[in-house]
Amino acid sequence: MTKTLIGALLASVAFAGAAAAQDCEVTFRSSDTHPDGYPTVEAVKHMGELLQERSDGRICVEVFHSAQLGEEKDTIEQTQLGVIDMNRVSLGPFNNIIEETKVFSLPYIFRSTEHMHQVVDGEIGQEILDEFQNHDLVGLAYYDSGSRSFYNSQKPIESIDDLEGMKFRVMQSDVFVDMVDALGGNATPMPYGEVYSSIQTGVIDGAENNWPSFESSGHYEVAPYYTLDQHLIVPEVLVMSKQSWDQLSAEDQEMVRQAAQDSVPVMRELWAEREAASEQIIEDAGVQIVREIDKTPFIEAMDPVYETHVTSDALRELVDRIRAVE
Ligand code: GTR
Repeated sequence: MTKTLIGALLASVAFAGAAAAQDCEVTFRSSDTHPDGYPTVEAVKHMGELLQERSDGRICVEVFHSAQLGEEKDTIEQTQLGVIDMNRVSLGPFNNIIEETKVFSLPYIFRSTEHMHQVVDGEIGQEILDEFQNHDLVGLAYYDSGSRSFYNSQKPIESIDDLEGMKFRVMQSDVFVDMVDALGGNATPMPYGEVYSSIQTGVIDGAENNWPSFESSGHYEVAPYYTLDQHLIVPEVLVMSKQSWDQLSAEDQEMVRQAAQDSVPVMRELWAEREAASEQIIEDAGVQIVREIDKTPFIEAMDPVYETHVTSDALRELVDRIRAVE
């Protein structure tokens, strides 16, 4: 490239940046661990477009994808402190901070994605979102995350017995540590970004996740055995820092909430497409997939996890209400 061309390109990028900054009175920085194009990243971008349009260009969102702002546990702290304005994360890393979020992270609590949708779209979902207010955050919306299953570098898992003694990475939540322990494995809580190299070097045998994350992270390259035991359906959540929220007028707060809610159906569509595409990529790569597995022993093994974590009447009531949702 000639110097003039590079100069022209740089000038146009600078111009676009200046124009965007000029138009927006406020630009919320939003964090996501996933790469550009991932359904959660695209959904928050969509929310930002809605917001920009509805506020006549006053309020904008800039999504920092690929963990540019850090790993989830750290970005959650930064969001509570107001350093980061918005964050799209799994509900799992909130378990040790906001007790009520544990109920959505219990293994096999949801019977299906449809059941999860009914619950998060209803009053229980709203009640849990409201809890974020007590922790310097505002819960805006739930996104989909399919179901999580085990993958590893060693062997196909055909039954619960095959998990005995295997080392699995889990998200940083005690619920998931106890879940893997109850299944006979050894759990290592660790940030998402360290999983690939930890499997590669044998620090752990594997991890657990949904199709799109298993694919986009490249974990399938080092862990070519995937078993669809579907032990977790943990929704994702989009939150805002209470500090950023408090800077908005009541009308603008409502606009933000509505734009987040309106991004949900778009996200669900993107999610369904990406799940199918990721499954295809993983299949084509030759990953050995165990689709049929008896889940009954897995479900039965979870009793101690419920005993350890569903410890108050309030949590027990929530679990009963979730189960009662048709
Ligand atoms: C993904 C989820 C991420 C992150 C990741 C993990 O499914 O979308 O937010 O929590 O799992 O396992 O850390």
